[in-house]
Amino acid sequence: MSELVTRFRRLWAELVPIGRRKEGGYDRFAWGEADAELRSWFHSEAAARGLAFEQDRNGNLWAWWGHDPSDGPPRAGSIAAGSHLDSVPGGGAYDGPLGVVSAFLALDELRGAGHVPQRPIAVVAFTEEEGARFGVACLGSRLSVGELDPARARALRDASGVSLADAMRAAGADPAMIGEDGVRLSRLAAFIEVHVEQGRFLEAEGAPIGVATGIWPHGRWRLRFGGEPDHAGTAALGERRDPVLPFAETVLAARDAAHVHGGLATVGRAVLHPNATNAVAASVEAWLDARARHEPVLESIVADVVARAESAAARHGVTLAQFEESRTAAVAFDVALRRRVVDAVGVGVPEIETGAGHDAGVLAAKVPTAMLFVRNPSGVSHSPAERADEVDCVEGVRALTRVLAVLSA
Ligand code: HGY
Ligand code: MN
Ligand code: MN
Repeated sequence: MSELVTRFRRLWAELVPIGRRKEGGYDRFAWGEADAELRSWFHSEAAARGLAFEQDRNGNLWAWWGHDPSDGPPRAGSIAAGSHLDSVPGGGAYDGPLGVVSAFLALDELRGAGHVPQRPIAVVAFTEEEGARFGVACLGSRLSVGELDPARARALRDASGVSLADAMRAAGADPAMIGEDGVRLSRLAAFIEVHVEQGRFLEAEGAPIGVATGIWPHGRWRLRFGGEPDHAGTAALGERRDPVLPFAETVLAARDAAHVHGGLATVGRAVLHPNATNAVAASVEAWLDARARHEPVLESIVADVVARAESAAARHGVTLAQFEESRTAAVAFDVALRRRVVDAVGVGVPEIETGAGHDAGVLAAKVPTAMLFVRNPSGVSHSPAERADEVDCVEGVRALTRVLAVLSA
């Protein structure tokens, strides 16, 4: 068995138990318990390779080859490769961690081949990419590019009311520091993210690796339906102000709007208050995730859903408040970098778009970025069933190695 496969298996085996539910699936949320284990895993992998470890102002992790963070920011022309380590609730093992493991192993491959990089290279893990705890996707990279107001970020609260600021403090990080990291990003010539494909295009193509062309515009909106709590056994139907009814209509409206306009819309998360079997609910908080290849289609989907929600709420005497939690404009990855990546990976490699958001998409606002997708046989993601074959994961490492060799020459 190749040395690379052995190393892949070791790193993977170390990650498998961290944040894993006994029935399978992962709960790895920013600044929580599993996150602390993941941070120390990252730190020890960096130390084992003699890479200089750094946790930046936003909690993103960096492991540098050829740069000492105690000297200040990296020099211009530095390269970074990585992804994220957090998951959606009950998420899969590959979404995120595959990109971080691949980056560590690509550096091993470069060193093993005697490569001497002419510019610093870093392995990076961005924090809270899924937004599963604090609600904003790509929190770490959005803060670094300056897209998210630090004060708003500090005040974000998780389901139990813990603020990002308090969660960071409890984990030994200083929330006062969060914010734009312009100098660091200005020194990056490229960021490359390896990621399990979240779809079946590569499976259909019979290809182990793909290169990303772009990311669909997408966003997430919070809808709050406010009604009147009452007794399920005595409140007359005609006198109820039941927030669950317009909520239910809105869920179906999302599916209709996506179908009619040709995009995607999902309501996969809702919280009923007080969530009691024998009470008419007081309120419902629900989250809409909408995505479409083109901005106007996304706008139409969201507008339709909100209009249906508002009319349903009015019909039921229920209030509706809506809030855009995060929004990502269409991303077209840097064309020149994509060309270099395709040449390094191997001409003929499939080039594919995606509806999934990524840190590489957020960073693209400030840094040339590119993504390599690794085949996912079922295409399923954000699920315990998410997987990639080891042989394809290793192919992803080899492809990343070739890309980093070219970029750091
Ligand atoms: O939601 C997404 O597209 C990504 O997995 N954060
Ligand atoms: Mn994800
Ligand atoms: Mn991801």
